[in-house]
Amino acid sequence: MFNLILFGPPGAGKGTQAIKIAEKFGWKHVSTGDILRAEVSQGTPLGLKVKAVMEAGHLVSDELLIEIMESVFVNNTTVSGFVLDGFPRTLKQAQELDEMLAQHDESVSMVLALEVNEDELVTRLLKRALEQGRKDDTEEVIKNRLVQYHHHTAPLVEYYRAKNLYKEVHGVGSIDDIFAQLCSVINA
Ligand code: B4P
Repeated sequence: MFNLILFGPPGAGKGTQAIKIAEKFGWKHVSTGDILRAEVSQGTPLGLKVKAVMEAGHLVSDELLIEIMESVFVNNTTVSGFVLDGFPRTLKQAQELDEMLAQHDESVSMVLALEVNEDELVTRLLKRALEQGRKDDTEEVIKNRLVQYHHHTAPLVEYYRAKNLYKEVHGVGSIDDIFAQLCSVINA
């Protein structure tokens, strides 16, 4: 099974590229952001719990995310691979992911990062705010999401570099060109 983590700051294009990769390679796309937003829009107990946290651009608790991912793995035992989009986002999540995969005799196959400068990230997310009206795409919340990323998520770069799993692709340019580069790294 190929277990790919698509990595990068908010707005790097993870969601955009994860859909294309999953389709091309026949893998299961798992976006924790999409899962959480669906819970919020359906008004489930979990959704009610995380709504304010997400709208403020904070990270949802590790415990909830680990519970969500455990059920994803339990319910998808026959897939040939996963594209994890937005998970893990903390060291604790990364360590728990290693344990969850090990329980199924699996491991992370590759961490593929999209490198995008901060001005471009903010521009993209503000544009998405106009198009989709996501509550966490306001200027103030975007800034907070970037702070959260640098504080909690960026340390994972070293975690995965030390395991020799970390690869980078330049994430500015056309969606198709970036996709082609991602595919060539996966295929190499
Ligand atoms: P996510 O949904 O994962 O949001 P994100 O980081 O902004 O990534 P997204 O996928 O939306 O952006 P993308 O780069 O695709 O998380 C939202 C929230 O959920 C978090 O803040 C947190 O509260 C919570 N959460 C989720 N996972 C969690 C976890 N593991 N632990 C704790 N909390 C968690 O796209 C951005 C925009 O750029 C799009 O509009 C796209 O069209 C555009 N774009 C893409 N590629 C482009 C390109 N090449 N050129 C120009 N524009 C491009």
